[in-house]
Amino acid sequence: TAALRVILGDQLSRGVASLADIDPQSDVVLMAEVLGECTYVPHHPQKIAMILAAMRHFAQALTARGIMVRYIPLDDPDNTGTLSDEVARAVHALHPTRIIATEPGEYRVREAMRNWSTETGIPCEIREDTRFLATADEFAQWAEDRKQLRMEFFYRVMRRKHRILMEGEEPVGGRWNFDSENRKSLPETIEIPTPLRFAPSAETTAVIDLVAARFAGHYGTLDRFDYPVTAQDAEAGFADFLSHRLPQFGDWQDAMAAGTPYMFHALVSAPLNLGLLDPLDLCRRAEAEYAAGRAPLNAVEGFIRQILGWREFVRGVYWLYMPDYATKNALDATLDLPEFYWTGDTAMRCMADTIGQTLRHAYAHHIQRLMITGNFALLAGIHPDAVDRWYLAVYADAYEWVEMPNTRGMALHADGGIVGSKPYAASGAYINRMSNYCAKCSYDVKDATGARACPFNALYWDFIARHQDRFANNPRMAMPVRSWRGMAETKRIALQARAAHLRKALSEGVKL
Ligand code: FAD
Ligand code: DLZ
Ligand code: SF4
Repeated sequence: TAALRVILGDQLSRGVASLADIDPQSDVVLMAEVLGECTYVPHHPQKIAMILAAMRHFAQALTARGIMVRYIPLDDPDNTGTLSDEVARAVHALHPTRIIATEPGEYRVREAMRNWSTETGIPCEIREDTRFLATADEFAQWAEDRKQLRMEFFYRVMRRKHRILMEGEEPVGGRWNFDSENRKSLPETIEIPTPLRFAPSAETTAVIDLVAARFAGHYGTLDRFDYPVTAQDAEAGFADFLSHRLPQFGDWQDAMAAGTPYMFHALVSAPLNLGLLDPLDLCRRAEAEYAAGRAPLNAVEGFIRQILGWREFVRGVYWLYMPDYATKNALDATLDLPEFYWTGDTAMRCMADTIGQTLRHAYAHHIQRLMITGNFALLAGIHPDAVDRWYLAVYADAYEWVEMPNTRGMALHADGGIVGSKPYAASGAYINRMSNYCAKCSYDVKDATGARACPFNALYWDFIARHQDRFANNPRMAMPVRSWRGMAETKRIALQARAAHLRKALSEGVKL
């Protein structure tokens, strides 16, 4: 063997850097299903099944192209259980002259990869991951002389660089951002299309059985697995979004409804992060829907901003600030993660619905992740390590490069304001405005201090009270701080008493 070309579970792209210039006569691709990657957090069984099934289909496609693949299944008796040991074992067996790999998506794996050369005694070339629209260096340069990093400005650089929704040097429609038109709350009756989902192939069913047997202790159900695990299915899923949901994506982007996990969202994050879809292609095709008059600008711009803007921005932040980022806890949050995050067993209807669908589908849309489970963790003061671990485990699309800046940064403000200039803290009123959760909740969203008062209310004011000095000078937080300070003392005492009661219940594991 000349070169051993390593492909990780989320590098399943035909054009991945480690496959460029492959010589099918002499090179071998290594892919390994390893216990270590399945258990470094207790991943949702559907996430594990999706990754392993996608790996197997990808390996088959390579073999069909005449490429030699050393594929190590999870239940191979000689499987060592870690990526590094599988690389060493392959080097020992095949005697390649060098290793070629692509930068991984997690710092932890990158550190391990950097040792592969010394561990095996042959050179290991680690190539840049070209599947992103900005390189880490490009982001670092952009960030260099800025006091504050703001997604919006990076997004404009990306729009210009890739010439997406541009008329010469100007944004199409005369504005860069139509977010203000994407905050409608949901009317009583609206038809939400059923998204195209995918029945497991025989190959995938075998993986599901394997995962059911090996990871029974992980939270989350496996009985309705419906993720795309090939580029072809992922493509069909995206085409379904373009024709049936994209036109309304903008209007209802921030809306939530009980029992309606997908709304008008694209459901592309899981296959996209695996490498089955290409981000620039998704942006161009959404743009073409606008050009053809099939989707309005607020929808198309909104969708493109998520991928060309947010996705690249959070990746840039991750690599710029790691490894420090993983220890940030700017608001000194200390509480353990309540057990109901793993079971959904809570009377808070918004939380039970979001967590319940997460266990059923390994999916929740952005506003649920940010304003329900994220917001609760922020207000209650749950330790960012525990919250990170939960998000990394339960979502099918979660890898640290994208999960951590969203969780620790955007949702918890634990990075002190790198990702977002203000915390996304909100009381029950916001949830009531953006969803239909509250009407049938056993808590009263209009009450803040009584025994049945919505927990978000007192926890919100207590959060403002605890952090008022930090936020008083933040122009976007000054208003709630002023409201708190101007409140009658009896009311403030009652709110803090209710919050203390809730926090005590949380720390003692009492059901809320
Ligand atoms: P859509 O709403 O249809 O958006 C289209 C695409 O835009 C997504 O597929 C995704 O690729 C991209 N996108 C949208 N928002 C973001 C964002 N904030 N950061 C990065 N990409 C974005 N996304 C992940 O891919 N993996 C994660 O582990 C993850 N963890 C998150 C944790 C928290 C606390 C929050 C608030 C958000 C997180 N997100 C994560 C971002 C976002 O919630 C998901 O990308 C989205 O819900 C995926 O569903 P969709 O494909 O239907 O998205
Ligand atoms: C997440 C994951 C899982 C569950 N299993 C594997 C695996 O068996 N083999 C593998 O190569 N990759 C797996 N992955 C994805 C890796 O964890 C991922 O490549 C790193 O976290 C870097 O993003
Ligand atoms: Fe959630 Fe409070 Fe509304 Fe209940 S009342 S659904 S806990 S916001």
